Amino acid sequence: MTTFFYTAFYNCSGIESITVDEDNPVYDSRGGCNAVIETATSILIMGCKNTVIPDTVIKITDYAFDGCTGLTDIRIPRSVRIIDNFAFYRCTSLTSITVPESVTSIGRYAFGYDFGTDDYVKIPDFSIRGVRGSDAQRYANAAANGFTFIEIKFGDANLDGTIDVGDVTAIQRQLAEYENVDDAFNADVDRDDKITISDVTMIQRYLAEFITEL
Ligand SMILES: [Ca+2]
Ligand SMILES: [Ca+2]
Repeated sequence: MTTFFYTAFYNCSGIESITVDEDNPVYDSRGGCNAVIETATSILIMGCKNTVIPDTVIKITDYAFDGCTGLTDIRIPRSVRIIDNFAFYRCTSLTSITVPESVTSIGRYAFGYDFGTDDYVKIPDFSIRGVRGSDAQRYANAAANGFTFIEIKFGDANLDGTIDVGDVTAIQRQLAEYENVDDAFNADVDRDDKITISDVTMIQRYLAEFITEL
């Protein structure tokens, strides 16, 4: 099959898994990601509620997750630069999204919106986490009355707003398998998508003023 008739699945609310035939020359579902990816461009064109976005994807295209009402959580990897118009439109169970610093362009109604009686309506209490000054912050502020914007603070693993020895302890406790940190994104200080002793070391160096920012 050389053409993928994704219009047939325009509303993905009931889809739990997506597999593209290995012989398909145009699209793939690399690594069991449960999504359709255009192989040549690494653009994600269709996802479902069980999609794990591979860290090779550079763009999430228009309407890719439109109507995925079962989607409750999605991790945007740092390979992604563009989240296009309506990418996560009508994902009514998704109430927050963390936008990594790699994302420089977010399209219209890309996330946080449902369709009301005759217009787009915001999903209640939707919040966006992102870097200060990023397009994520612009997008949050551009919405009518704004979306709640939570600034990513690398090092603040326990989400108390400050970076101190409590965050070192929180990560050490996770490494010792006592309990997980409150915020894995903030805890990954060296941005390698893993929480390791290296993240602890960076916070300690910051607290000792060997480095000035995380
Ligand atoms: Ca903290
Ligand atoms: Ca790390």
